[in-house]
Amino acid sequence: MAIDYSQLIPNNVDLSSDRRLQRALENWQPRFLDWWKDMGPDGTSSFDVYLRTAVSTDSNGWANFGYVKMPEYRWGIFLADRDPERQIAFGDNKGKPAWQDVPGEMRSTLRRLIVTQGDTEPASVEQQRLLGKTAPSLYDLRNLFQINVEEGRHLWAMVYLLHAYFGRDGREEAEAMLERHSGDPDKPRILGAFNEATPDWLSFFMFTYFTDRDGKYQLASLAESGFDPLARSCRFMLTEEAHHMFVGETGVGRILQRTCELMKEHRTDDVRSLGGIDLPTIQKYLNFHFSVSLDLFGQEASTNAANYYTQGVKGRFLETRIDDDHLLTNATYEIETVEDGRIVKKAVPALQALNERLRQDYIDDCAKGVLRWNKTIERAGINFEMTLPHRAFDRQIGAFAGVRVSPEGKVLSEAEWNAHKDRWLPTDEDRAYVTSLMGAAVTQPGKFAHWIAPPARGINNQPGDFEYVRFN
Ligand code: BYC
Repeated sequence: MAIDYSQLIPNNVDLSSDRRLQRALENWQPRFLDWWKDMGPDGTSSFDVYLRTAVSTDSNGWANFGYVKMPEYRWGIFLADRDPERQIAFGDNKGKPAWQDVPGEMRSTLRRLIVTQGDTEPASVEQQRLLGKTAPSLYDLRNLFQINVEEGRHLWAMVYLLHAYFGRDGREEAEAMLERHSGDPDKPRILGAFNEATPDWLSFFMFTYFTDRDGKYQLASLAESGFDPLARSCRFMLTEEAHHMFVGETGVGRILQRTCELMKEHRTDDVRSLGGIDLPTIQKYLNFHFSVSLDLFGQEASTNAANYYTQGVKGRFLETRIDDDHLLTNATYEIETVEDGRIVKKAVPALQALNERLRQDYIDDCAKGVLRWNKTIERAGINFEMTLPHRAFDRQIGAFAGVRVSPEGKVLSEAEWNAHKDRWLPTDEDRAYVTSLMGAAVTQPGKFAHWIAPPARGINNQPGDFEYVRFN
């Protein structure tokens, strides 16, 4: 279905046929815009940004490029097309028609999942609020803004569901979405990673590589939901998510490339003296962002996850492509946990292990980008390998919370941990160094900060010196 742009709120859900809902969302819209002004990218409202806007949800329509002032971006409500034959693919309700409305007994579970998902979207915009001031190029600045407006749209997607299907509770949750703020000691965002600061561009690229990838896996699981409007919302959100992870992967890759160039050119490991980011520091940032993102998958053994699945509200990654009974009542799954100071494998009912299974899918996916980063280092002839730390390393949620584990997966005493942790995680000094590289934004078309290589190609095939952002 084409998107109706003539409406105040662009949408492909025939919003104008439901006046009450339309009015409620039109009431929320100015509050969203106020939030964007106060908490979104700082001081950018007059910039013309070369952005991609969705004009339809099919494969041709969602990538239309043009200059837009961000407060005028057409945030709207876009769901993937409905399949009238769609059936629930898993759990106790397997084989029944997908729900077009919220079944009473699943109301609170669904609301909670939608609120948790929705909360992450504005959180990330808040975390990235000041990054534009230190952008390493116009190309990167534009990518940051593209991600920001799309996270704003993902918030709209969840707010639409809350307003359309959850009555007064839903409207209150939509308000609360703009009242919690990343890192706010009184009203923090719901999930840990979304209260961490994103103070520099190395953190930003790691965040978009690792934390946005959690988004991919969570959205894919929710795209299997028996609640069809949620499934269709998440399907469309996933098309946008791919760009965010691309920004992360290529961003880290370009920093590595530049670091290797400096090392080769000057025949030294001391890249800091040359104004680059040394490989061990990049590895430490990787360790931090990977472990904080692993926490986002929740407990290894979770009755919540089992209930979501049994009820049919949240599936597995690519559920319909998995060859099993899609009930999992008799299946087991091996998870890792700590017993007597050692990490051991333990079989648990597969239904309880769904968070861990999704985490494993995620880890496998993360590893692919690391291989590509290592190719960059190898091509430069440098003997260094980036690695993902062990899943138990520096965890705050689940079986490994409070246990000290090395990146190789060895359980450590507190003293051993303290003796080594500065080699594994960014120290204040590392962070201060990376921050010190973040000078004033590089605003000359085609120019890049010293510590990062240019991208292989431009957005939408634009030339290297394209003016992605016009400052007015
Ligand atoms: N921080 O049984 P458990 C994205 C809580 S990212 C704080 O394991 P469950 C994006 C948990 O809430 C994708 N608390 O829980 C990326 C529960 O609390 P209560 C976001 C945590 O429900 C970048 C308790 O611990 N989407 O889109 O199985 C930029 C017990 O845990 C954390 C979703 O997350 C944590 N890390 O699993 C922009 C999808 N982890 O109720 C956007 C929706 C757990 O006992 N959410 N807890 O007080 C879910 O599916 C689930 O809520 C979770 C947790 C997978 C997050």
